[in-house]
Amino acid sequence: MGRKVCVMGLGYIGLPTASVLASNGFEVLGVDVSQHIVDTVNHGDIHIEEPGLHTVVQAAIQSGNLRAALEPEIADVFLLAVPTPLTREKQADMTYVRRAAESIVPYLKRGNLVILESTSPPGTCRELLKPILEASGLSIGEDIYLAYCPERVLPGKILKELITNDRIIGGYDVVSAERARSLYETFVEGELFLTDATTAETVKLLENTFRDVNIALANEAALLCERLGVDFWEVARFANRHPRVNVHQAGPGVGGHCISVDPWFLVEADPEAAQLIRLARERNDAMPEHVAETVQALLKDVEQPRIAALGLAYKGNVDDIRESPALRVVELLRARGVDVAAYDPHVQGASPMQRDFADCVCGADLLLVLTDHDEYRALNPRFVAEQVRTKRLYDTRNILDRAAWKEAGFAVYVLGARLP
Ligand code: SAJ
Repeated sequence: MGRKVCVMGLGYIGLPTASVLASNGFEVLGVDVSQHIVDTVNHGDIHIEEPGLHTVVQAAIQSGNLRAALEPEIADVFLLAVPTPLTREKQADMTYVRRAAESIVPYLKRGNLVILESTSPPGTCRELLKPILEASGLSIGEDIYLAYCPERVLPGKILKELITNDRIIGGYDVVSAERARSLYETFVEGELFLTDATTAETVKLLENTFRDVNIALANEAALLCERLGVDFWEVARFANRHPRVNVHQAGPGVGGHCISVDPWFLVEADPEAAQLIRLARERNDAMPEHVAETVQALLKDVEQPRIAALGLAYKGNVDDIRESPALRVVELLRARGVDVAAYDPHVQGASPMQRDFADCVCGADLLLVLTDHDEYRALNPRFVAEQVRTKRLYDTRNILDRAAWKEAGFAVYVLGARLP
């Protein structure tokens, strides 16, 4: 296999993958539809926040092994890492995958390997990609090779997990899988497992569904505990002392581009069979509403309350607001006429509610923790107590030290624990 790789899509997966391949000696062309992203990367800069990424991209650009462009070129391997969002009807929107595949067709030549990494419905390689790629006149399995190799990296730890995670390699046929293995084994330290493409597509969906269903169970248990008058966090902590129990964290909901989306692809594949999966999705999607209602209940004695929302990103220490439950809570409250100011040190100017910290908490009647950023854990309750109007705290992530905040005069409420 030759050493030139064309990575289609320079987002959260494509850019780290392109730069890791480049730092392993491949000649990499990163392709994106956005001129801004192409320019940013060519300057050795990045358009997303991810620990360590800037350094790797900068080094890859300086070495000359990585370039970015709007159009693909002839290469040995084409790696598709474009988004697969959800339509309004909760179905996989394959527009970007289709477009990326179509755009490489004119550049395909004998011996090429095409890899899809984007999370996709079962059957995508066989039913969607095969006919598009074979429009080149080249036949898959004979002239060119096709594999589905799902990315499994955790935002916030992408560069480490790209190298250390095991990978599932689903070939259109055995030769395709072997070809893909020879690419991944150059930089992956985890184990590589070979299977067929449709199995690999399903594996990826099951992984994220497993997490979604478990989070839904935690969220349901938290609601139950609120009604029972016990503390979910204590219940979960003790339950997790059982050798085979791993209760997940309850919270304001599930966001991000993956876990809140992917289970729907299984529901779409077989709505009748995927009952629990759908229910879990609905349970998690209902959490922002529960948080908004609780906030209003906590403030019913305050006239024209002002809320300081801590967090807009979908989870701690990332800048991503896609499908963010924190953003949803803020929007729900604002739609009801509640005055909400938000502070998120990771999200730059992404929202009109965004303020700096002092501005956000000044005169607030409720401090509402929505995202588990480290910066919030480090807050000094005594300092914050001097800024707010009413010393009230609602922590939907259970990240703040309850005793310290109580000591500073705050009435402390935690999602999953007894509420007034
Ligand atoms: N969350 C909870 N409770 C928990 C864990 C997470 O409420 O116990 C929330 C988070 O706050 C966030 C959402 O769920 O809003 C998802 O966060 P996450 O950290 O679980 O996952 P993602 O979406 O950042 O990344 C997931 C990972 N998948 C799994 O862990 C099975 C990652 O490995 C995948 O590569 C990624 O999806 C993807 O791209 O598919």
